[in-house]
Amino acid sequence: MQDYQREFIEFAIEKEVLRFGEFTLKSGRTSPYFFNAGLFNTGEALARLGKCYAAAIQQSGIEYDVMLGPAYKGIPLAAATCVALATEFGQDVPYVFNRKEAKTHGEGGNLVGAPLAGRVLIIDDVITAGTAIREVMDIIDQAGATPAGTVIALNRQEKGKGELSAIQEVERDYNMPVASIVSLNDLLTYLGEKGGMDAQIEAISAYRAKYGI
Ligand code: OMP
Repeated sequence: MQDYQREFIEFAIEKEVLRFGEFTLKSGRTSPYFFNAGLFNTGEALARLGKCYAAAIQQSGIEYDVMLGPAYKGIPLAAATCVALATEFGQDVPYVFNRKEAKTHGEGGNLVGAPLAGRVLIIDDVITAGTAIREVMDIIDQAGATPAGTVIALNRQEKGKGELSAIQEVERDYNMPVASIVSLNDLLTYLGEKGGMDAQIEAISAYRAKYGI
């Protein structure tokens, strides 16, 4: 694990973005942990988060022309990450986001920001079963652009529809890599190193035996 990954997990726990307990997921699965990216809700938190996404993108080596932050949660993520790419890595990356409802006046349409064209890097929070990310692919398809890759904060390493992980299915179906700041493996390594987290590790391991890959 790299320093930025360890710091990211520490920071997520400190901000209660990452919590342990019992949570019902979008997929209907009952999970012993939940990652709520919406709780990175201050300027400093967003700045740190943007730097972690920027580091993960650098690390992934994905080549792209524009970043897409899908509404709603992806919008601040794309903005914060583009700022970090500019300030930390000297890269001036264009970004675009969608509206959930098309605007009929003014500039109209349902895309805001740079043109959605060429190779698109999607930025999102979490992939569990892969439902949310598939909806985003339609936006890219309708614009006539091509998916270049996706970067998320946490890869929960769970099953998709079949025996592959949800992320492997997305990678296969859309022919693009999915990178993450951290994965469940990283989280378990961190909890093991930290100590005193045996109950959480046990609950996550049991969940993994059922839904993990
Ligand atoms: P899938 O559509 O099943 O891949 O679930 C991904 C979505 O679930 C994310 O975009 C989140 O809205 C939400 N989610 C989290 O935010 N954090 C989690 O730890 C788990 C989920 C989830 O419901 O699976």
